[in-house]
Amino acid sequence: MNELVLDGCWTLYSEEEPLQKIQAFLPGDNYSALVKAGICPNPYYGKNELDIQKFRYKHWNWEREFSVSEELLSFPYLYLELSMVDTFCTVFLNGKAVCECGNAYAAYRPEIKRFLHCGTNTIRFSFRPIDKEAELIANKRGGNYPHSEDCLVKHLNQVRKPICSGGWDWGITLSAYGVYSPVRIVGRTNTSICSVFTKQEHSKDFVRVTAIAEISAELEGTEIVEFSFNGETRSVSAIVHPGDNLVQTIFEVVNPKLWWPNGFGSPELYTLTVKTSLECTTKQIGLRKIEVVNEPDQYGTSLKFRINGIDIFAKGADWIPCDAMPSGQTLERYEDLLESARIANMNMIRVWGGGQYERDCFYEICDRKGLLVWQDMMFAVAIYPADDSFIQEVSLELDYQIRRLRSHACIAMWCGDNECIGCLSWLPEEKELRFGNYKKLNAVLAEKVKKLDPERTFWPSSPCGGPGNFKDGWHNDKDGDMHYWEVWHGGKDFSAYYSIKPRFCSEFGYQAFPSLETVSTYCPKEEFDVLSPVMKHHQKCHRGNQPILIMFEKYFHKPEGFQNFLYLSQVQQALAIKTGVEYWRTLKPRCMGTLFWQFNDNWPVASWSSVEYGGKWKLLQYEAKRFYSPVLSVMLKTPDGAYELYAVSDLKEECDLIIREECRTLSGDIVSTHLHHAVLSPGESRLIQRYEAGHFSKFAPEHHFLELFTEAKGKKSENLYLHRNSFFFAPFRDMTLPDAKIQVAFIKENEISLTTDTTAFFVVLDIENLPGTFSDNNFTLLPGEIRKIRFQPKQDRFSADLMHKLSICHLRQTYEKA
Ligand code: BMA
Repeated sequence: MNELVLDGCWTLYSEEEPLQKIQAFLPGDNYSALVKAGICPNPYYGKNELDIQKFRYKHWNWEREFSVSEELLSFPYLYLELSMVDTFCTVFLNGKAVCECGNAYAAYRPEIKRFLHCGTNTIRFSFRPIDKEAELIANKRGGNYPHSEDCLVKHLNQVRKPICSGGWDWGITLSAYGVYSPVRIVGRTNTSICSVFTKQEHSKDFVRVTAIAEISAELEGTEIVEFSFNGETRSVSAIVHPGDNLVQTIFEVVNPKLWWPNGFGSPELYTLTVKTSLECTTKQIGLRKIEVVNEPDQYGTSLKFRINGIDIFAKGADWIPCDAMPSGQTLERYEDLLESARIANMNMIRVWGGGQYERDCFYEICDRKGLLVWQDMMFAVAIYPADDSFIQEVSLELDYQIRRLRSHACIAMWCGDNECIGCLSWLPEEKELRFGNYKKLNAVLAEKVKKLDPERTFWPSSPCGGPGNFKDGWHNDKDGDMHYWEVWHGGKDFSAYYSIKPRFCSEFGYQAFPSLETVSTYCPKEEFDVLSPVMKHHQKCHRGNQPILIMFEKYFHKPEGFQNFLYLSQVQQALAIKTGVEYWRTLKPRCMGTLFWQFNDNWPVASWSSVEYGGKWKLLQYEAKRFYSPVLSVMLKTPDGAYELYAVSDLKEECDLIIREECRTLSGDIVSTHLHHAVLSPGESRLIQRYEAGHFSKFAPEHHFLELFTEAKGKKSENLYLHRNSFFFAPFRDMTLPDAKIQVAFIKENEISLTTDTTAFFVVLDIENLPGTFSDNNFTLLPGEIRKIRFQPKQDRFSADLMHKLSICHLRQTYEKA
């Protein structure tokens, strides 16, 4: 065996305190270990965040013994392979320093043979407190480099550690220490495979795949490299020189099974295996051509993703690290979250620049599920240095990260940062200088992509107009991508989403509270009040919980009781984002993507997320499944008071479309029905019907609504796509909603049916403490219909004896009877 993996039980201790030595696992972080040992309270509960900060200021040591065999020692070279080391630490082997780490995004690989002996050895990671290290570096550097005030660890932008670990406007301040990927000692004779990737040339029914292995060598020599792909095996005899060597061979794939994003076909993968005398590396390769189209047109400059020649409307959300305690970033969590994205019809996830380059399993899962990844580089909401020492660190990390990730079909493009262009205006008197520095660092990032991953586009920043355009694109709806925050941060009505026509909206969000089930994990019962200290503590946005409540007054009746507040906040959030996405989808092909802020949480908190910490879907995630469905119909009210019915298709094929538009009284009586027929071209958005202002005025707006039933049939595939939507003429606070009584019946395992005596709006099902997802939720239930709903539990089954745990809520139940 040429490998020794040091995962498992280590000893963790701090020098400053008479803390006992505790058992702690690696890969893992110190907080998770301290909680497990009962030394640190659960940081996510109550206001414990305040009490746990003391651990941040300490030195932490992870230590263990391990045994080295003669066999391992017989290798001429032994490397200690490290990545995700968080962050400043010295690694000791048998008491001797062998490696200095100081970049959580870089990999380290010291040669350590001379420090080891046969039998028992010791290894120790000695971490230094982050605040001090960041301060030392900042003092040495001098100058003023402000960062987001939400980050409470000063100067965190001057070091390479996830900036959100210092706190964010959705994030706990939890600056952990640890190593989050396997610690390995690897023996080599001469060479090692450091990365495997492909270049692809696509033509009709044919792909020429150049398989490339990057081999690093200590000495001059020859190495037989064996490539296997698509049923063929080739051996290449390569002469290697000290340093990195590229060894390659070409495979020709006739009638390739292409990789498609979710909703456009199956994400086919081919296995590529590369073997040397000592090693074997396997990659799953997706064959797809990806183009980022950023061209001037009649509206400005486009941003769209063209996959295998088809323009894809990007549908998705922004991703943050899935747990503030990195030990919680488990394979199961990634699988579960990304499956939630897939079933909600998403096809793109943006890895946001204030977190981390994600773990390998994240990209492997995205490859498998057909989720495109917009990959930010890790810079967010700050002015960053651009001096030699900083650029050296960044180069170190990108050399590693781009090599690690470039083989993945899912990665759609590299993006330089999140919102850093806008931050340049923080120091108006130094704007020139700052801008110069910005461009200098940005050019380094671009250069790295060009050198290491030339087939991919480098997008300078999110938002921006495109390569070479460094104007702040925050609210620019003409060029490239934009972030639109006028509704949440600006406090405008949801109709403000109609005031822009984005080319690609990569951030816009509205907050909601988590469900009672999740709130109960951090808030004691006596603080069940949205303005209680604990609930306020679990709200990190400087605007507090007020915007949620103020918006209630615009649209809804004031809810009664805590649980109804939580419920209504989620109804409201879903409505906000639905308003934006549905309108922007109708603007296709002018607009070609919406990624809402944000997909997930890294601890339980009131936030913009659609999936709660723990994986439970907020109502927004259910709404997303509908507003991102392949075929959508929507009624829009235009600023001149007219009504426009649109149908939008994301299908690759033509489809026959029927929309049944029913105008109903609130209690469900049909007062008019219209049938609309159309044949939609692939990917088309079409105005199906325009009704002039006044068309519906015979129906009093407070007493009526529209229900749209859409059925689309693929012309070739005969696939059937169903969609349902409700449209309201007046805000709910002006409507007299009927007091519906919903009946529920158990049909069979994991399936129930609902009926109602009169219309129920925003019907929400929940099963306490049984994780899983409903096939639909937050919907309009009409009298006379039998609505079948499936529940997919994550484990176990939902059987008749659990019916008592099922709760049903709808809008009319949330406020006082008149
Ligand atoms: C954005 C993001 C984050 C932030 C969010 C909500 O623009 O990039 O920095 O969490 O706004 O304020």
